Amino acid sequence: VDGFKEKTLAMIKPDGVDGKYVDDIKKIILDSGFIITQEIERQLDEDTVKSFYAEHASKSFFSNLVQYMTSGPVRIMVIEKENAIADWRALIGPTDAKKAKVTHPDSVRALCGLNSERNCVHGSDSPQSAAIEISFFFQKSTLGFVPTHDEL
Ligand code: DGI
Repeated sequence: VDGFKEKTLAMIKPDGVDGKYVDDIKKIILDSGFIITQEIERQLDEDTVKSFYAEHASKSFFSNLVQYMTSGPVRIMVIEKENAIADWRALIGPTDAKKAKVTHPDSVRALCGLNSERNCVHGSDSPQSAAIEISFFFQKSTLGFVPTHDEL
């Protein structure tokens, strides 16, 4: 229904940016009916990644995750369409890119990911996390969401 489109956070992680997958992934996003309403490329620092992935702080893989996510720039986008959150999650496929290549060969993670850590893309997993994650990187202004590091 018009006027009730949903937004979600899509991120191309360092291996995706480094592997030159940005254009391919953006084409998949647009061909799947999303519009990209915001887009920034950022080098994340340790504190930012620790805060973004705070729910995983106690996991054994956390320090590897922080190292990987700070290893190069990421491309962060707000993408929008009806049912954007679930549809982007379906499009990216399972967390473990090695499994994705077998079970979801057409998924983004099958295309550009390597394993359960280097899985090349992120997508918010619920309306709550989409709202939190979008406002983590973008602040709302009268013009819509703008990057938080822009001083307006
Ligand atoms: O929402 P997802 O990214 O699909 O998965 P998640 O929220 O369970 O995990 C967040 C990120 O943490 C994931 O994209 C990569 C990393 N991760 C998750 N499980 C593992 C992992 N990294 C390693 N090394 N091993 C894991 O089992």
